Amino acid sequence: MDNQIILINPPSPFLINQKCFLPLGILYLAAVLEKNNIPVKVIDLAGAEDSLEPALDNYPGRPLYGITASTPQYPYAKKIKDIIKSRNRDARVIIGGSHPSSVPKQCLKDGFDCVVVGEGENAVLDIVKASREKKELPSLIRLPYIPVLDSIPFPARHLLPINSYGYDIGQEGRATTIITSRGCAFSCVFCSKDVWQQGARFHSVDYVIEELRSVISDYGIKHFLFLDDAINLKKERIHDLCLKLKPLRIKWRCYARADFNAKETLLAMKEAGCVEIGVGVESGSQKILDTVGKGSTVARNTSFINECKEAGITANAFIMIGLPGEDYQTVEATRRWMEEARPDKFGFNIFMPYAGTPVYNNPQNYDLLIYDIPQEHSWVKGRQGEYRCYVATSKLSSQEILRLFSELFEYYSRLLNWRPGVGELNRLIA
Ligand code: B12
Ligand code: SF4
Repeated sequence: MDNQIILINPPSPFLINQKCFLPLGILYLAAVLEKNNIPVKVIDLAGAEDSLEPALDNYPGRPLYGITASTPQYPYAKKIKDIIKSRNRDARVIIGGSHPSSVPKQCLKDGFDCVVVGEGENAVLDIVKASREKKELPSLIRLPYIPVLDSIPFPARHLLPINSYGYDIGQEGRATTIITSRGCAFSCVFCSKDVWQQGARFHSVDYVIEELRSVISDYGIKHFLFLDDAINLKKERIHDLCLKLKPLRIKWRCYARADFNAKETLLAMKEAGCVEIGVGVESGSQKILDTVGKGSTVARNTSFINECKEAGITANAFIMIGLPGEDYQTVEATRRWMEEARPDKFGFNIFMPYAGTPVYNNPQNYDLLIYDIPQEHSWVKGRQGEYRCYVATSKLSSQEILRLFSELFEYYSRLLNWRPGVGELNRLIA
């Protein structure tokens, strides 16, 4: 039977490796469609930026297409939509994901037939049903959030060749991704929250264990990246999860908040197979942490790194230069923090504001100037040497931010004796 709908992940040429992770968002949509006996095909166009036309050759003439897009993927999403429409004027092209959720009206202006804001599972079902009944599609859909996350089936991983994806978490064998919650209870002013809004919803621990078991038994994969914004938001839950993870004997990496139930939890995580934690340190300056609403302290960030070391978990500190209010003193504070705390790894980037965030909407309230950002360059972490800066503060021009970034990047690399993109080039880095 023809596929009723084709779901597409556009290329991300700015990433060092485009095929690290399965596009979980559209795989959740596919799972819900399959559960409702609706035929669906998923295409991942990772790496196909120079061959979009031929890449789409195999799939002509479907009535419905759904494209997902983050901001830097959006220019490719538009090109894909144009190709589809040039081949079949009657095809309907829907767009969802982080970028359309922030700027839905712009997507409609750009010629998409329907924009889904926020959670997509119920929306895509409604859209397919409307299309089958030959009803006009609404141009914008924003449905209430699904109250019980466990009612959603596991992502339809079988629709993509999972073995051609992979991420190295420093253990033998590839890792794949899983997400156990949606959203975050905090409100950092640079964080894009238009998909999940404020607050977090959680899968039950039993659901998570069941999903992990199914991935282990279907694909033999035993390494995972938990993609939750912060895995440790609820103390009881993370401890319960760790207890139930132990018998699975998996290795995993995750993101966590530094200011939550640290030491005891870190030890439990280590015992449950956690090898690395990515933590949003952001800056070594308390003034900056307060300005961006991080809700944490520099001292707490330092303790967290130390506690990770004690627990034997690699700490990967994410830091940005060019945040609102940045000046020479705050950059120096970050440099000193790095010297003192010495996390095992770092993700060091220039701040990139995204549409829909408080700082993007009102930069003047935050001592920030934002220049025109070409969408294809709107990434924060990509290929080394290609970084650009599109912000300035009252004390630092964008050129100066770029210069300080490069200087600090070199400094960190020497300090930690680790060069992202060189020593780790053969690893798969997002
Ligand atoms: C894991 C992750 C990554 C991973 C993996 C991405 C992947 N392919 O899975 C890596 C490290 C590669 C990554 C890279 C980047 N990321 Co990222 N990432 C995330 C994170 C933490 C989770 C993504 C996820 O799996 N979510 C779970 C799924 C279920 O949600 P979802 O994809 O949004 O899909 C749901 C809805 O959006 C909707 N939907 C999505 N697509 C569609 C399509 C249709 C047709 C419909 C109807 C509905 C629909 O339905 C889905 C199910 O409900 C999110 C934050 C978050 N919590 O979501 C940030 C996030 C998506 N990333 C962000 C950014 C900025 C980036 C980068 C630009 C960073 C960089 N390197 O410069 C790149 C862009 C990469 C890319 N290809 O788009 C921003 C996006 C902001 C924006 N305006 O686009 C986010 C929102 C973080 C934030 N809060 O600021 N990222
Ligand atoms: S803690 Fe992380 S996910 Fe939560 S609001 Fe801040 S940046 Fe976003």
